[in-house]
Amino acid sequence: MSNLSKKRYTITSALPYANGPLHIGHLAGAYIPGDIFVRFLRLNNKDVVYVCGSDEHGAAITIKAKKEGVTPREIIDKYNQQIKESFADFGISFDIYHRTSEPIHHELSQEFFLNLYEKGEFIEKFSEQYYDEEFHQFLADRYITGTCPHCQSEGAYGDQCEKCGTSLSPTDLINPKSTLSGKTPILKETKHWYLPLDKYQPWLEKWLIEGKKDVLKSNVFGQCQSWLKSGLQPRSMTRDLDWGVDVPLDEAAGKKLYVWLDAPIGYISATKQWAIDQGKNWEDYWKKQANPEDDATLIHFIGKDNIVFHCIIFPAILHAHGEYILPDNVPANEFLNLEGDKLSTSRNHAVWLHEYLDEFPGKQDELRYVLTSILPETSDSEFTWKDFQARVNNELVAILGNFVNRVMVLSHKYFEGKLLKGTDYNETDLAVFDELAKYPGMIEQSMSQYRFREALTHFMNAARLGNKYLADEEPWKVIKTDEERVKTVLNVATQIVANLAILGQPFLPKTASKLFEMLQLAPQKWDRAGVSNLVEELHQLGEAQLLFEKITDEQVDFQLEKLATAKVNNAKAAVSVTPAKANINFDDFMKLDIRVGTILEAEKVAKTKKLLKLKIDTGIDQRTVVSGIAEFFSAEDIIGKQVSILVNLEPREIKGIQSQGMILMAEDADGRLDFVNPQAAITNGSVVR
Ligand code: B3M
Ligand code: ZN
Repeated sequence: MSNLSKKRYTITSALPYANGPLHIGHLAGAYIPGDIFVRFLRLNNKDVVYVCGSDEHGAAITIKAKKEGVTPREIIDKYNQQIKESFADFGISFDIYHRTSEPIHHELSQEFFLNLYEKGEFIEKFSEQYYDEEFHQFLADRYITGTCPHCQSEGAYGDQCEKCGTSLSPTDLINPKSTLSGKTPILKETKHWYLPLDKYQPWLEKWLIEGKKDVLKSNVFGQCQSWLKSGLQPRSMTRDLDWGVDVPLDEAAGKKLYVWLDAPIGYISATKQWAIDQGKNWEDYWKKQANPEDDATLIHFIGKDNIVFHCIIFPAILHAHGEYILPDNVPANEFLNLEGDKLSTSRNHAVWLHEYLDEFPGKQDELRYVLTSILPETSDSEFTWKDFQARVNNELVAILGNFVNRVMVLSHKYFEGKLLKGTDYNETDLAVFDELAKYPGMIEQSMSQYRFREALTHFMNAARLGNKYLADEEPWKVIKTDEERVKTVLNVATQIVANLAILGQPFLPKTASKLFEMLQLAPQKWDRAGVSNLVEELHQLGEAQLLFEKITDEQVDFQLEKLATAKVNNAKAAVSVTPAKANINFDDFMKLDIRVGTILEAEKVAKTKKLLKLKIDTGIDQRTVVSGIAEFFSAEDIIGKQVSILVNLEPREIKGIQSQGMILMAEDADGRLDFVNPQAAITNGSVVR
């Protein structure tokens, strides 16, 4: 098995952005496949490090912070904690879950940058970049959206179109808009350091296209080929942002490293931290060794939207550095859909891992099983709750659970849980053992090609073999006539259970440990699988434990209801924006005389709930205005505040008070009010238009 013949492995799963919780799409993309593979390697006594951690830089974080009105630090601390806990509870077996905000990571990223800088690898370029005048910020990556020049879909980002996966530069976008102000940005000059990907193109073609044609999965290879075909462009490795790793150059004060430069280096810094903690040498897992035979095998598990970064940009960086190994493979998965629709964080159309773990306590393996059965390995696939229920009930419960339970219960009922030999194995028994012996090899073959769905099918077929054997042999009938034969049948069946315990470890780790416990056996490594005497004569079995329970219709309905509610809430949010009014001409608009004024005095209007009587300095005069804002603002809090006031509105009498004008207020769908006022003090009487 070519890729399983090495002895040392460095395995990574994509570093999730610490800007939101995990959902089943993440699990199916990068984490379940990575975890299955790693568990398999460990069972085969490989020297493995499995690293992951939070990606805590980039616009993904700062945009979320802005949205929630908190600092980026608060965002990463909150979501790093949540993500880390969900992974641990779910049982993804990382050796370390690190963070890119750690100093060790900043240092290593800067070292990488300087290494390339000192070798003269970067092109330094002044260029015109999009700039949001209102927010005084350059607009890179996710700060800018527009129409994709390749597939014409709307909402492509400045670094990538998520529809067609193409990697983009902001200036490629058609009709670009700032995600901060929503406005069309201007172009402004700035200096950046570019990685000349075009220069590495010939090398990439050799290494990737020639060298990995038969290694990469076809969905991955196809994407790489099409990027190289359209010709690589230099890509800026620095950004004008205020959150991230500082560019370690004096002349770049205030600039940060591009998040896609630092994030993959996060795999290395995580390994470094793990090595420090464990007393290992991190270089064994990342650097080229004196004898290339000793190089670690590097494998990145990711989702398809990250292919370009792991197959082209990061390898180019590692290559330019020179001391590092390159990925052997990048078995990226396609996307998982949910109930006929794309998973969406913003629309809350998702199954959130932390919610699943709350709502289905102890049922980690059920979700692992179903997601593994439907992994989007070669094309997008779909999760539905009905299918989840069917797979758990008809496969886990009815086949695996049922078989194991019968073996345990009958062994205890007839022989007090003792394994007895009985008569010699007959032809049927030997045929079953022959068949069983084939599964470890078949599973290994599938694993070596990253076909985890297929590997799981083999495993379940081994359980089916056991189930069928028991159904055919009918020990519950034979017991009446031939107790010796029943001893043999239960012996064979128990050997199958023990094999399932070994074979199940990569896929269903909780279940496998339960099986070992029931069998009263220590967990066994992979080389023991396929053997027909795992459990010895006279061995005492433990108690039967419940492996799986049926998923009820109520549970399914509850989940479907939850998704439907999210949909309704979304629709509501969408319609609650008041429709636009008919156009007016400019002259009509110019008739409005809106000024900035300052609130001098404020008092509640007696016997009303909503009204405040305000005295306002409009710059033109001081006047009285009655305003319906008392539910949201108390009189003493708003004295001294600047507001926008429509001064040429016909005076009106409200509760016996002459109101001379109207304060401009913003009102949201829930009727919440806020002032429309200048950001910084401005002279009273200034015109608003
Ligand atoms: N955080 C993107 C993502 O979550 C990014 C992966 C980094 S892997 C080095 O899709
Ligand atoms: Zn596109």
